[in-house]
Amino acid sequence: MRVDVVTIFPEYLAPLELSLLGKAREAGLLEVVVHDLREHTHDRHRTVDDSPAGGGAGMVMRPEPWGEALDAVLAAGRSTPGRDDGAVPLLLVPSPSGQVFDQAMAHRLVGQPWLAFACGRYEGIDERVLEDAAERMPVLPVSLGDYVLGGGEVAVLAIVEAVARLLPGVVGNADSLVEESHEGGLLEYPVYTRPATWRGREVPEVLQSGHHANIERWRQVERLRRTARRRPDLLAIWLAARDPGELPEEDRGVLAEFGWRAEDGRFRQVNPPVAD
Ligand code: JAH
Repeated sequence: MRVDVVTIFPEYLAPLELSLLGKAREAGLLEVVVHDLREHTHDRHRTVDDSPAGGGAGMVMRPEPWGEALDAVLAAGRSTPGRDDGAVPLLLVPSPSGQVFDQAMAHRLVGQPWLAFACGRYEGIDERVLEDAAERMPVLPVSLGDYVLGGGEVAVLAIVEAVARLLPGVVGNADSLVEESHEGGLLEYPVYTRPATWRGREVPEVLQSGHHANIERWRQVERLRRTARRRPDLLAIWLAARDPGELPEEDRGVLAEFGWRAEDGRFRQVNPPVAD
């Protein structure tokens, strides 16, 4: 997979060369090229921003440097060995107004041979840049959640790490990919390691029992409890896809503690907990 990033802070993307991602790059699974947007300015002050048309707070990124920079990304990527002349990247644009990035999107992105990222700063990028780019390549505005960062760079770090670790051969143990949070629709169970007692706190006895069926039961109950407490939104989605009859009695008991009752073949929350 090739990844191009356009930014006014190339140093911010230095972590893409480290640790987990370093391994993917060394193995030839991932090639990251960072481009400095200011290389595509032509004035003495290398200006990338200007006042918003129509007035208002802050500054907007000028279209001309972006047009040139994205043209250069297309040209550079097409000349990489093994890629045909008509190839285009999927252009991801981190923005608080984008589609929310999640694990399912990470799995879709890992199937792409070429991703490009346009990192905005200030109030964002002149909208015509995205319209113009969309005539040549697919464009996807993407958000990490409902908060505002100083720019798209941190979102790129998060997205590239989430996608790169799904490349075959990056994470050593394939099981650790299947079993993790968000892959099964519930949060993950709590984990422990040695020593069995630490500061007076015991590793739960069932985990020391070696009884694999009991351990699996305990873990499923803990997934349900955690999800009910921390992510009731995810639990509601998970339960909507299930018939109460298919869940063990123990699980239905835990759900009942959080107000979820089985009622004519489906779950309804009758008594949402006030607090805990
Ligand atoms: C802020 C350009 N949802 C995470 C996220 C992504 C991007 C930005 N903010 C938050 C952002 C300013 C300018 C992008």
